[in-house]
Amino acid sequence: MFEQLKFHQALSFALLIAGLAWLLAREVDCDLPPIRDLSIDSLQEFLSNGSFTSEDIVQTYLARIAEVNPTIRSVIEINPNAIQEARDLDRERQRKGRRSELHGIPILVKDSINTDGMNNSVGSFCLLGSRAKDEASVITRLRAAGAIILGKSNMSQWGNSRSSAKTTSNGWSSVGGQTYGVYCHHQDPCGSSSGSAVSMALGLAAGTVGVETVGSITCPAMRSNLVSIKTTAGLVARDNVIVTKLRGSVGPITKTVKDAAIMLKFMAGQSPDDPLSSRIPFETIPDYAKSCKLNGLAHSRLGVPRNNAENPFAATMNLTVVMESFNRVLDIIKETGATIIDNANYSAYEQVNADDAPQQLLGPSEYKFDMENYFRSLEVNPKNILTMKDLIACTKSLPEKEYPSRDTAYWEFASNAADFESPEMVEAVERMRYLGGPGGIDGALDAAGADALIFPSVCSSDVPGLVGYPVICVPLGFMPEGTAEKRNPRGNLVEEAAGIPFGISFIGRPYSEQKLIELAYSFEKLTQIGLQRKPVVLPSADPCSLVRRRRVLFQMLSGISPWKLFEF
Ligand SMILES: *[C@@H]1O[C@H](CO)[C@@H](O)[C@H](O)[C@H]1NC(C)=O
Ligand SMILES: *[C@@H]1O[C@H](CO)[C@@H](O)[C@H](O)[C@H]1NC(C)=O
Ligand SMILES: *[C@@H]1O[C@H](CO)[C@@H](O)[C@H](O)[C@H]1NC(C)=O
Ligand SMILES: *[C@@H]1O[C@H](CO)[C@@H](O)[C@H](O)[C@H]1NC(C)=O
Ligand SMILES: CC(=O)N[C@H]1CO[C@H](CO)[C@@H](O)[C@@H]1O
Repeated sequence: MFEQLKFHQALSFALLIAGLAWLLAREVDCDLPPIRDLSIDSLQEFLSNGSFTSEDIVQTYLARIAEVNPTIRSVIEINPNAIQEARDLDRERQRKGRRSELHGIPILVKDSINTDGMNNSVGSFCLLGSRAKDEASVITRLRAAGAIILGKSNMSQWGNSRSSAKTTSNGWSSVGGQTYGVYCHHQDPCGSSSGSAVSMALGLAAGTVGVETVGSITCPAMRSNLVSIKTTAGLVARDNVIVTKLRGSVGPITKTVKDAAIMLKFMAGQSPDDPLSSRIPFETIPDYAKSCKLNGLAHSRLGVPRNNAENPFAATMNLTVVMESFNRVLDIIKETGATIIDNANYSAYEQVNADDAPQQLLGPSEYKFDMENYFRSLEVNPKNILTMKDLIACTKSLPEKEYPSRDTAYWEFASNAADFESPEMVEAVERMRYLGGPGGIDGALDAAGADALIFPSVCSSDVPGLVGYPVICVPLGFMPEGTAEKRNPRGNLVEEAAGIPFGISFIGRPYSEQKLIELAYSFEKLTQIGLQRKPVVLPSADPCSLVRRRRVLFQMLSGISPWKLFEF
């Protein structure tokens, strides 16, 4: 009897509380904008005025990842310490103020960048559980600025280097599964920084980091309606990053040019473990966000290397449509007072696509050299992968690697490549420098007296990719209604369909990122093309859900609430 009564009392009390909370939740409005729409600057404003905490936004991003990742698979691993790091940074902000524009800002990084406390697998079970001696210095710099590394993003495994074009698919890795783009169903996300770009499009972090040699940042950024900076090779040190050291680079993928510029300021810098980074010409790294000026295009001179359209890769999109959008924005750019120098062509471009092009010879040799160096540098290497041959054997032995449905064609080729330091390869490097430099970007810029070159991103990664020159991608347009659906060669992804975004590239000389940011920022503000469309899937978790819950609790505890019950 007594027990019964207690139970009824408890039940009534619980119902009363629940009713109260429900009534109050309706009263407490939350005027915070959707987190996906917030720039890094505005996140900082909300963090500073206490509208939410870094812990709140980490929780929000984790909830968003949990909603979409089972189907989209853009995230491969979560930092188990992310919430604790956010709490520590929140406390520090209260006590001492913020460290930088990135204080308490959650960022996802590609799974080819070593990050303490997480795996660096490039999406492969052959490297899962391995550990480098140090984390990448770019990650250490981001953390020192107060950024929270939320997790690792999925990628085309091994930077899309393993298989032949027919058996591979952009964004697939054996550890992370198939990443899908989100501007149509089953969209090809492009690669290999697929997960970084798609995560950014979905609002799963405030900024993301990718890695590129030829197109691996620019292409996925473009196909997710985003901005990216493929930096000058070595401006962001590449130590403990799995990438080619001759011409590979690390850079941000973000919603806006300003966000990318803010991230770059803290990512750029030297490391003794990346010799190329010692060539950075600045005493102190520029504050790239200061280049975000509205009149950047006026008085600028922009060259258009029209013959870059002869790039075979351009066939992945309907170039007629892309060029129409491009020609339209040329007129808009001219109206700002900018000078367009048309046909600022690459003088040696036909050699870039020739059968005996130097990068075809050098690529496999360079790949083998960089990979085997990386394997040897690992402190923990559970599958004991030391050579390309070990890697091929490991891949063939694990069913998750889907061999032979996905082959190892490129690796077989690379494992037999000539020595990277042989005279033949030294000569190939010289030819590449010519094709990218005097016969390419430098030559075109000199002849036109231009500040930068502009061209649709779908064509324009090849020449900068020869020499590690910088490229900024900004949204340019979307495939129109009625576009016929086209699949990738493997047949599992939609490569072309209505709504799929494409971009424009701003290309310059080494270390010209400040100028490129100025131009790209003005272009973005002038055209605002990125705002025209949203992904076809979006997660729903937002800081409001957390903030509402907290305000309800606060009001109840502070005793205002009982009166509200009788007021309506
Ligand atoms: C906090 O800052 C944001 C962004 O500037 C602003 O919209 C919001 O009203 C501010 N909230 C408070 C409580 O001051
Ligand atoms: C790293 O991979 C191992 C499997 O090798 C797994 O047990 C571990 O949880 C992973 N680390 C994180 C942070 O997910
Ligand atoms: C530049 O390339 C375009 C496209 O290939 C071609 O039509 C044009 O004649 C070229 N112009 C010059 C000056 O070489
Ligand atoms: C490309 O788009 C144009 C204009 O919409 C269209 O006329 C043409 O048929 C398309 N080409 C292909 C190969 O789909
Ligand atoms: C963090 C996360 O969601 N990881 C998932 C990545 O994808 C693989 C394969 O689908 C899952 O097993 C992981 O849980």
